[in-house]
Amino acid sequence: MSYYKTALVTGASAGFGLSITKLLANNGFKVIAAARRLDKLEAIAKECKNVFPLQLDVTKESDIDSLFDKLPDDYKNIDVLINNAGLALGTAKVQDSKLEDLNTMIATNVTGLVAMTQKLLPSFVKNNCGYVINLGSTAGSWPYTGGNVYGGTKAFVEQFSRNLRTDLQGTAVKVTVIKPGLCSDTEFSNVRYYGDDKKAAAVYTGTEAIKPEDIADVVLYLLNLPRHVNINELEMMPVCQTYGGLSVTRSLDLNKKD
Ligand code: NDP
Ligand code: 8X3
Repeated sequence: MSYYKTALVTGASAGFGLSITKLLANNGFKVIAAARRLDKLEAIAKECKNVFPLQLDVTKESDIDSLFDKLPDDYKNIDVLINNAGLALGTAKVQDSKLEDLNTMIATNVTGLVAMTQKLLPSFVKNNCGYVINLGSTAGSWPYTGGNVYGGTKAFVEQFSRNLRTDLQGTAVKVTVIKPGLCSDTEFSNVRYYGDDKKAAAVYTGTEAIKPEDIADVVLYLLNLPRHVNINELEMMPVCQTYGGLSVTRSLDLNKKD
């Protein structure tokens, strides 16, 4: 049984967050399942004991401000924050992207994650007990065309997680950034391709990608580690994925104009 008791999972209505919520609830945790789509969260709460559905948009300061007002007393003593809510919008080059999409990624993956962390850390530090698990991505370490702002947000998550460890020096509060590569069976690519499900499905054709259950298993593993052990970073890829190397344009014409 984990030392920790009550987890708040952002982005719990789909993908990793949904699997993490179910696995933690089935392993004795109380779980606050947070996301924008309340109907999905209520369905999970119906299926699993010890899940409280919380409608919360991480980009809305007022939702984060009023978080504790909406929780029943027995869910207020949160000691685990899983900062999982996040998204990519498009794979266009930055010069061809919509600024609104780029800003939404930053607002969700960066500003929202920081605001959630800042909201919960004071009680973690006060109680000298807490665990922040952030969802980064291989996209934060390994560049690819079209990854631009999404990869930038995940690089932020990675370095923010490392810096949090230094802010928390002298406390028992833990921080881990999980950096997965290709993961199927989530809504990630459906969202990224604006609801084009065919395009989304093609991302995983002929692959055996990481599944949300694999991520949930890793989260549970982390929460069950001895209190004196902190895994700082955990990068994971499916076996079928590896690094692509650097690219070179041969005979590049530096004077060519479109
Ligand atoms: P999904 O699209 O399946 O799930 C994303 C979740 O985030 C949904 O529950 C969505 O719920 C929620 N969400 C989105 N925006 C907000 C918001 N503003 N406020 C609150 N909740 C929000 O994606 P995944 O499960 O695949 O991804 C989860 C995390 O893992 C993300 O941070 C992603 O970047 C990262 N990741 C994903 C990988 C992949 O290949 N799938 C690989 C590496 C990292 P709702 O719409 O109801 O709000
Ligand atoms: C999601 C993984 O490679 O699609 O974070 O950016 S990738």
